[in-house]
Amino acid sequence: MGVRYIETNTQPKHARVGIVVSRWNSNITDRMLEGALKVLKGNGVEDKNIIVAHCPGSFELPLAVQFMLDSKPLDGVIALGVVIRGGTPHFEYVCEAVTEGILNVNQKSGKPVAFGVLTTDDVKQALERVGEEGNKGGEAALALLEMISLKQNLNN
Ligand code: DLZ
Repeated sequence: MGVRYIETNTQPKHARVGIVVSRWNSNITDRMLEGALKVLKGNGVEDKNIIVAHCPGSFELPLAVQFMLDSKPLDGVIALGVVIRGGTPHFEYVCEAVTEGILNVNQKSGKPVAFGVLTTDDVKQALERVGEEGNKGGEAALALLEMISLKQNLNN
């Protein structure tokens, strides 16, 4: 028997997706949300299968994602936040907490949680990553869709 390759794509069937958006730097996270929604809809995810909620800051993202997974039947969640070095003396702590926290939710839940958290030196760097092209919210959405597809196809 030959090697069996599992195909993946960014258009999983009937995907149910949650998005949690941090309110800190909301002028930037709002654009990431727009980018994520555009990619989800462009890849066939129906409005009725998308749920969006906000949380106070990036530090809260992991628990907010866990709340969402515990309360709604979702295939995965996109976590969106922006931590700016100039904006916090706790930059490293917040970055480390959210990175490890999201990783833990991935592993504990067995559901994909896409890491759409920008960690930049300043607002300019963050704004450069949330335009029409190369929108990091959209990229996180693509990663999530591919992970949902991988799980679906492994089960087939
Ligand atoms: C407190 C804080 C600071 C100073 N900076 C940021 C930031 O740049 N990005 C962000 O998402 N959140 C920041 N926060 C808020 C923390 O994430 C958290 O909401 C608070 O410490 C309350 O737990």
